[in-house]
This record gives sequence, structure tokens and C-alpha cells, in this order.
Amino acid sequence: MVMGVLNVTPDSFSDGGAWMDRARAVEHGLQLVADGADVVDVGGESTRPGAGSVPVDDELRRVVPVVEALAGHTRVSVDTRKAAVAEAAIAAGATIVNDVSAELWPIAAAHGVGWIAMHMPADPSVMADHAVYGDVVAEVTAYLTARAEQARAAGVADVWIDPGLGFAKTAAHNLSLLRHLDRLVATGWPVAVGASRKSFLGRLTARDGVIPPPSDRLEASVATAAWAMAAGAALVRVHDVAPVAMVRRLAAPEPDPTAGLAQGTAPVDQDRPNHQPGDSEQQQGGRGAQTRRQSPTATGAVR
Ligand code: HH2
Repeated sequence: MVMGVLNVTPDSFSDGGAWMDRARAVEHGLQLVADGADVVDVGGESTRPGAGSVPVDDELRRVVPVVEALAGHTRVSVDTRKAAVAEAAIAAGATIVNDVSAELWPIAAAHGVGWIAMHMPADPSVMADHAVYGDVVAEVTAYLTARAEQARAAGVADVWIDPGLGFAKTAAHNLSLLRHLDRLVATGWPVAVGASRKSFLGRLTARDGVIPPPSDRLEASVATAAWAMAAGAALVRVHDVAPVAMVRRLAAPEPDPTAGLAQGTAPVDQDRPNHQPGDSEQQQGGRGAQTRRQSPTATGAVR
């Protein structure tokens, strides 16, 4: 699934302040759906490093009306670590609790909704001091599987586990978790990944010592989402839904876009006017294949 981020906060690290107006927030949520999001993740509290807690009434005021307005149009998750906010959002139509605290499974169980358990070993206000691990992959995997098992035992049917990239983790920890995502996938629990626009991607893509701002981390975010999908992630949480939805189509084409080749009903490749349905010269090593090898820009294969 592709989960679109909709932060109704003044201070989120990337889209803070952009969607505080309720009508604009709903409009953006609908745009995320039009772009290909399967679920819109509505959050009313930033959990960036150093952030303090938002009073529950403020978070309710931000989140509930937006969830209510979107729930008739799409699947909605609520990104919160407060039980009262999770319950109010479920009453308003949310069907997933995206829980960065990994503690709200009893609420998901009580209401029959899905639950995402994310790894965050310390409160955001102090988490920078807690980026200390022996084996980050093993520790995060053990923590998440234990939570997932507790939730399943309590009756939660839909459980995802999420390594919590950027939450009390250095860039090296985040990369290690991404590199070994297959180990999380191998647990059998569906894996969710949220790398979109995060600062470790900014640091990795800095040029001449200049770190691009969150809005300029598109390529790194899309590449990381593609990597996560290829490693078997079941859900990617992203700000830029359209390009990631396109990657998802490429990664798991449904229906198979080549299925119509024999019948001549496959999508037409606009870049290759000479291409005919059923043309398999390239695979057979025929004359066309040679021509394409000599002229790589003329073939879709090398793009
Ligand atoms: N990251 C953020 C928030 N919620 N949920 C899951 N499951 N996984 C994540 O990696 C994750 C998350 C932080 O990103 P964002 O919401 O864009 O920023 P902020 O916390 O500043 O609102």
C-alpha cells in the first residue's frame, strides 16, 4: 500500500503549517487519493526530534474533522500516540491506528481496526540521546515482533511493523535497517517503512556541504520507497504519492502490462514508434536487437 502523509500541524518537519486550514487539508487528502494513495495518514502532532507533546484537545481539534471529511472517500489512518485521539479518530472513520509509540494495540483490538507498531525507543523530546544500539536490526526486529505478537494475541487482525526510520537513529542506523529490511520482512509481519524526506536522506544527498531542504528530497525519497518495496515492504508512508504510486505499478504491475502482447492489446510504447506488439527481436538477438545496441537512446530497455 501507498500511505499518503497529511500532517495537520504547524510544525511538522516537512509539511508543517501547509494544511492547518481544514478545507485545504481535506483538499490535499483528496489529491493524495487521486495521486494513488491507498490510505491517507492524518497526524496532529509532530514527532520530529526535540518536539514536545501537543495538548490532547488541540490534537483532537486538528485531526477529527479532517478524518471525518476524508473517511467517506478513502481509507484513513490516524498518526497518534494518544489513546483519546485514536478513539475519536476511529469514531470519525479511521480504520488504522498508526502508532509511533507502539502501545495502542488495545484500542485497535477493542475497535476492530488495523494497527501499525513503529519502533521509537524514547520520547521525541529526548530521542536524540537514545540512538545507541548494539545490533540495531536485531534489536528493532525483536522489539517489533514482540509488540506484534501481543497485538495479535489481543485480537488485532491487521498488524504492520515499522522500523521507525529517523526515530532515535543515526543515518548509519537508518541505512542498516533499510539494507537489512529483508530480515524484518522475514518475520512474516507486514512491514511499513517511512523514509520520505527524512533528514538522513538530506544528509546523504548533500552537495558541496549543502543539505537539501525536505521539499528537495524527492528523488532520494522515491528511490528509498522503491528499495523498500523491492525488499518486500507491504506499506510505504510518503509525502510524494504520485511518483511512488508509479513505482508501485512498476514494481508489482497489476494487471501484467505485457499480458496483451500476443493479442496486440498491450499498452503502446509512445517512445518506440517502430515497436510492434509481439516484437521479441531483442530477446532473440535479431537485427533489431543489434540496431538497439548500437543506438541505446532509441530503446526503452536502457532508460
Ligand atoms: N514518521 C513520521 C510520523 N509518523 N509513522 C510511521 N508508521 N512511520 C514513520 O516513519 C513515521 C510515522 C515522521 O514524519 P512526518 O509525519 O512527516 O513528520 P512530523 O513527525 O514532523 O509530523
